[in-house]
Amino acid sequence: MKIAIYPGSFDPVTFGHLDVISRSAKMVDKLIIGVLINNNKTPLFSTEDRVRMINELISEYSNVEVHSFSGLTVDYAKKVGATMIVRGLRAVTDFEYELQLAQTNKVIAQDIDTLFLATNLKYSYLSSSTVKEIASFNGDISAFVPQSVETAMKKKFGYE
Ligand code: COD
Repeated sequence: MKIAIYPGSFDPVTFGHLDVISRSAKMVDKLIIGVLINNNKTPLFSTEDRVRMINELISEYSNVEVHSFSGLTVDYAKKVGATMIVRGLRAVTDFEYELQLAQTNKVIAQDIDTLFLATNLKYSYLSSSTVKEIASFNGDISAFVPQSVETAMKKKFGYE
């Protein structure tokens, strides 16, 4: 059984992430989305909220699950029996960071590979940080995130 994890912050999940989920889910038997519990960062949404928001958006996929994790991504991958880490690549700016991450992970866990998916052109400019900035000024984010996420962001920033 081919199991992959798609780890990230997902603060919040965007159409860019969802595109990577839908494409990679077709390549494996099981895809586990791993929401990092990062104690060093202060996310906009709690880990529980991020997991719940993603969970509501993946019901159409029978082979996709979402969970939170802490610690090293490769340790989480081993724990769930995954041999692949899925990551998305947008621009050259992603490449340097992603390559370093993938190579470091390969050194510490030789049996786990990273699979890069080039971003869908439609979402190549899209990032969670940009969406947060626009939402903080009550800008229109409907082209970037699903309705449920948009509503949660409006509430978070006190616009609803
Ligand atoms: N189109 C395509 N892909 C996209 C888009 C888009 N529009 N937006 C985001 N993505 C991709 C990103 O490139 C990334 O691959 C993935 O989606 C998740 O993105 P984020 O921003 O939600 O998550 P990150 O990049 O903050 O996640 C970082 C990790 C949590 C994976 C990393 O910090 C990690 O592994 N931490 C655990 C500790 C560890 O193991 N460190 C590594 C050893 S040094």
